[in-house]
Amino acid sequence: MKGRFITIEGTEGVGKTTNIEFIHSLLKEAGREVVLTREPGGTPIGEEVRELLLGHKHDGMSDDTELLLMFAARAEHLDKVIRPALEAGKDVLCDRFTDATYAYQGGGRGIALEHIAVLENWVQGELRPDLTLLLDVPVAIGLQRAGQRSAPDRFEKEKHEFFERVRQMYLQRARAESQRYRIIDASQPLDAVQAQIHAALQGGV
Ligand code: Z5A
Repeated sequence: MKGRFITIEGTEGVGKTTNIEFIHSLLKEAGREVVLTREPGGTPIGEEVRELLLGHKHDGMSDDTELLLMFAARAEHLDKVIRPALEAGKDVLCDRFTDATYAYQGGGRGIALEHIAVLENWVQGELRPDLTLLLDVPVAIGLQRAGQRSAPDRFEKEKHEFFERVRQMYLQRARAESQRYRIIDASQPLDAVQAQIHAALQGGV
């Protein structure tokens, strides 16, 4: 595969949406053809699964159902979007991927990490992101920022402690895989955050 697989991650309100277009434009300026996509979602089936996962129609969904729906959407996304783009030499810039599953379903919900690893190996084979930008802010700041938005989805209704476990799992994984991850201090003003992102991308994949 010739394209590069770049993912952006973080807890609630870290500024992924705010920064992803900036990253997209930096990659395009560098002459790359880029497919911008997201999880859960990115395909017609994936977007329907996203509605099941984020909406309130299925409040009380079991943790295992949630995990398996994440990977069902991911299997379709890999088959229809991610692998074809990478094989065509395009970069894929994805708003969340399997690190989010380790953080939210593993750290947040408490599902055994070995169970997630089984699904990761099955659905992805050897494919892993080449570069992951982890936008990190203390949970209280992220929740305060996110609180300025519209009605909370099924995840956004979780409590502070849930997001603290999510954040700690992200940081633990970032430290363990420092070659792939770049931790961005997203508590800083936007121009300082974007300067860090710029430097991380210039550091190469
Ligand atoms: N999920 C999962 O559980 N397992 C999985 O495997 C996957 C996902 C793939 C949907 O994700 C949910 O799916 C997610 C985890 C779960 N649930 N949660 N939480 P999503 O990515 O679509 O949704 P999100 O986490 O809510 O992210 P978002 O909508 O993209 O928001 P954001 O990136 O966190 O923040 P933002 O909208 O860009 O910024 C928030 C506010 O802060 C906004 O007013 C900005 O103007 C402001 N902002 C941004 N940057 C700054 C700085 N630097 N200073 C000051 N203010 C700022």
